[in-house]
Amino acid sequence: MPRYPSLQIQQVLFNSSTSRSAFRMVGQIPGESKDFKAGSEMPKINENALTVYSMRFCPYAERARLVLNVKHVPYDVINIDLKSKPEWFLKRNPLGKVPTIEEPGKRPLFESLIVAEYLDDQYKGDKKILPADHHERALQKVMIELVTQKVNTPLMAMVYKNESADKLLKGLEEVDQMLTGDFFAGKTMGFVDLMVWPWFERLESIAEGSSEAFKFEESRYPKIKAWMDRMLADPDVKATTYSKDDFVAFSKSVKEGKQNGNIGLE
Ligand SMILES: N[C@@H](CCC(=O)N[C@@H](CS)C(=O)NCC(=O)O)C(=O)O
Repeated sequence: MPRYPSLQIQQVLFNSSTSRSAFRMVGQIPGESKDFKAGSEMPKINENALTVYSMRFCPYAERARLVLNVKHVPYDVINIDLKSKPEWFLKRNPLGKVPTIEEPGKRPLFESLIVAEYLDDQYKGDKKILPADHHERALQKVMIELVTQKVNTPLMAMVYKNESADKLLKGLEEVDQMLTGDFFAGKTMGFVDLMVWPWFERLESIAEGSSEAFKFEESRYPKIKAWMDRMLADPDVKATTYSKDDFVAFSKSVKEGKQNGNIGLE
């Protein structure tokens, strides 16, 4: 009989009227439970809820959690040890990556952008994240690709290929110019903002200890700085973030080949 490890799986109950106060009462980040490893028993999943397979520090999984949080859609989180993946997780996603989502009676879905778009289309929630207009939708996806290539790609090259910070610094300047309004695609927070936010949130902590010292000089990127402040002022966005110390400790664990998704929980 599958056991229900109530401390390992956490249902995050949101609804339009109580979400923020409920969140504050609990005082926890959704998904704050330890990773499941290979050989573990599959937790009994809630037959009536959406389940997100995640890893606390994964920027891609954060995209799915951000969409659900800002829409105030209830979901459960099962965190996965990505260095020792449970067999039952690999059955759901043969690529073995998070985010993977599962709804009662439906085949699991994965790949963060596909998942984020699906969640917005499928769950009405409190807000619509993507525009209805086809061209505007496509344009927003183009913007995500641009920001990813300008910021995430050089950042990863610094960390894993010992490249200098030059491309990242130039990329950040270009992205600063892209920000012509309060948010990437208008006056309110939307798809582009949520999909690229995880990179900016981790910018300094990921770069720490990389080939070249990197400091996010706020005066050099005034629009990005103002946008980041706006993002963090949103309680649903803030709910998915961690302290710089936790991000740094996680990055360090990855670089040392001992990736630890349980930092702060042990
Ligand atoms: N393209 C994927 C990337 C997801 C991804 O790489 N997630 C990482 C964790 S941050 C992962 O699951 N890694 C496990 C693996 O690659 O084996 C997406 O957008 O969802």
